[in-house]
Formats: sequence, structure tokens, C-alpha cells
Amino acid sequence: KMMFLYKSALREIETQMNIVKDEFKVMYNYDLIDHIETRIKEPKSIIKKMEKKKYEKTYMNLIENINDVAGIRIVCNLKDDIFFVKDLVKQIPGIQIIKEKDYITNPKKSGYSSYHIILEVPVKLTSKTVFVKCEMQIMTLAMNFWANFEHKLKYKTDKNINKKASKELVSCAKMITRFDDKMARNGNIG
Ligand code: 0O2
Repeated sequence: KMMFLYKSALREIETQMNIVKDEFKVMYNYDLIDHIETRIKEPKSIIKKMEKKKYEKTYMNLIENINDVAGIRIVCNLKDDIFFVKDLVKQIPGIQIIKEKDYITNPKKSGYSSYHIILEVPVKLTSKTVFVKCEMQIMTLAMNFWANFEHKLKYKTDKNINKKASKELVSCAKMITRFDDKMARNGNIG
């Protein structure tokens, strides 16, 4: 039953964000959003995260403390668009903002760079409206490429990758940041 709520919340926010994507394309001939991805966290990943964070495995802890069971990723072309999109998201009627994390201005030690918003999305059931938590990640296409690659290599495996590989990944992330900064500047010139 809980997964039904998370899935419904994702459907709701995905539809809203697709409308934003299409609006900018049709009305302004601008690709503000390249594409949108959604995922429901696998039960084994939920358990792993609860163990890592040392939460007792209860439904209450899951609802209250695991913010990313429902996840939506908004992939933009340019870095500036990330901040534009996050301001738009904050204006969507009914959506409640719980928390924001700006890993664009302050990337994580791994090199990971993205803007995170924890939202509560209203899901209208026949008898009542339920607010369901979702995590929105907003990043550029280049950051998406890095995050997917790094995730496959390191994030989901139990093996620690060696120091050299970690350093290389950080170095690649920095290159990507420079690339995104350059693209944004060129975008502004154009
Ligand atoms: P998965 O498999 O992607 O779902 P919070 O409790 O909300 O305050 P949380 O969720 O512990 O904080 O941490 P954070 O750092 O905000 O990360 C949430 C998600 O961001 C992660 O979910 C990843 O999806 C992504 N992420 C964070 N750091 C990295 C990183 O270094 N590399 C990559 N590739 N992704 C990262 P999960 O559950 O960890 O993983």
C-alpha cells in the first residue's frame, strides 16, 4: 500500500514536470529540461540505507527518515537551468518543500554534483489527500553521465574502489564542472 502511494506521488510530479518541459519547448522554443527519469527505490536498497543510517527497520522510520523511496531526476542541458528549474518547482501549487541541498555550489567529496529537493506531493485519493515524500535531483546532462557511471562503479557495490580510481572520479567530476561552467558562459553569449 505504501509503494502505491510513492508510485502515485511520482506519477503526479512527473506529469507536472513534463508539462513544464513541454511548455518551454512549445511556448519559448527552449529545451529547459532535456529529460526526466523516475525510480522507486528497491526494497534491498531501502534496507541497506536504513542499516547504514542505523534506523530500526520500522515503517514509521521509513516514512519519516528515508526521503528518497520515490525519486525523480530532472536533467537539464545547462547549469543555469538547474537553478531556474528549482525556482519553478518551488512555485508549483500544492507542492511542499521539506529540505534543499545544493551540491552544485558545494559538490560532495566524491565529486557528485546536483541540486536536491525533498518535496511532499499531494496525492488525491477518493476520500482524502495524502502528502507523500519524493526526492528531486536536478542536474546537467554531463553530471547525469558522471553520476550514472560512478554509481555503477562504486555507489551500489559493497566493494571499495581503490584510492586511485576515486581520485580519478573526483578529477573527472571537476572537469565536468568546468565543462558545465564553460557551456553556461557560451550559452549566455549565444
Ligand atoms: P540510490 O541508489 O541512488 O537511491 P537525507 O537523509 O535526505 O538527508 P541522504 O539521502 O542520505 O540524505 O543523502 P544524499 O547525499 O542527499 O543522497 C541521496 C541520493 O543522492 C543518493 O541516494 C544518490 O542517488 C545520490 N547521491 C548522493 N551522493 C552520491 C554520490 O557520491 N554519487 C552518486 N552517483 N550519487 C550520489 P542513495 O540512496 O544513496 O542511492
